[in-house]
Amino acid sequence: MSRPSPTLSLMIDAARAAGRRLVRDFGEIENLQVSQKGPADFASTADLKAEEIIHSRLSKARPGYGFIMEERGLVEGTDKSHRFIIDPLDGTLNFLHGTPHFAVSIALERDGELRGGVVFDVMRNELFWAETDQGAWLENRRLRVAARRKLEEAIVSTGIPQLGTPGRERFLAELDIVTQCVGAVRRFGSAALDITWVAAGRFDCFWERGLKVWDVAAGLVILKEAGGLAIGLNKSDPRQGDLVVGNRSLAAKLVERLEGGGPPQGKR
Ligand code: 2AM
Ligand code: CA
Repeated sequence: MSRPSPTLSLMIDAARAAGRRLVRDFGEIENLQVSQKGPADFASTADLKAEEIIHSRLSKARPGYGFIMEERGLVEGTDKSHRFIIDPLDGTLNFLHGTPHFAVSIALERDGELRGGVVFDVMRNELFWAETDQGAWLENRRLRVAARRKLEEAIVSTGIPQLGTPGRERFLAELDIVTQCVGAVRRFGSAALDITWVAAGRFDCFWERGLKVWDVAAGLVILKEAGGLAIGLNKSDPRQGDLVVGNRSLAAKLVERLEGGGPPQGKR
């Protein structure tokens, strides 16, 4: 079994600390659902609190490192080569509605390369982590992407643009393509967990557009170390947020379908 490096151990501890706070706050959500004010403000406070816990731990232990955070944005460090990329609560809408499917996501970038990732599924208490060349792990179990090679047997996860965000028509066109060639489609609401679950072999592929670097960074390290592949759509960098992930064979096939506009002639 591989052991996390000192920096990765710090990231794991920070994710667990933020998770403890989120569990407490999640317990309050049900009461808030019926209150006048509603849970929206509460969720954004929970989000900010969790981010503060992570930022304060990591900046104390690694002074000088830079940060990109969902809530607070970019914090430049004096150390220009290291940067943490943080989403304190991925799956905010689930959290807000009392659905126990959300995660803390923390990645480490060195000289522009993603080197470490922690995704903590708070309510299932599943901690996924990976470091470059050290493999991907769920606690102490090694992760491996699924070996399936046929799109028609694949379970493919995705994200649907929310009301008020662009991309609905394109999403529907892509869903039309995908539902003609894969076994089944899922939509669970946390991109960080979607990517991590591909790494764990629970989903065969995932595709989504319009994500941000903090949604995907940690998951991408875990995916890569589990033998998976992330491909940016239209030749983009997958960190930019329009991406397909899967095992090497399925990711490439799905990109081909999405970019080629549909199944080949004569096939369903
Ligand atoms: P969040 O929960 O941190 O907001 C759901 O499809 C995924 O998309 C979640 O990971 C969610 O992250 C993210 N998401 C929701 N709204 C988004 C937006 N406007 N831009 C980018 N990502 C978004
Ligand atoms: Ca997010």
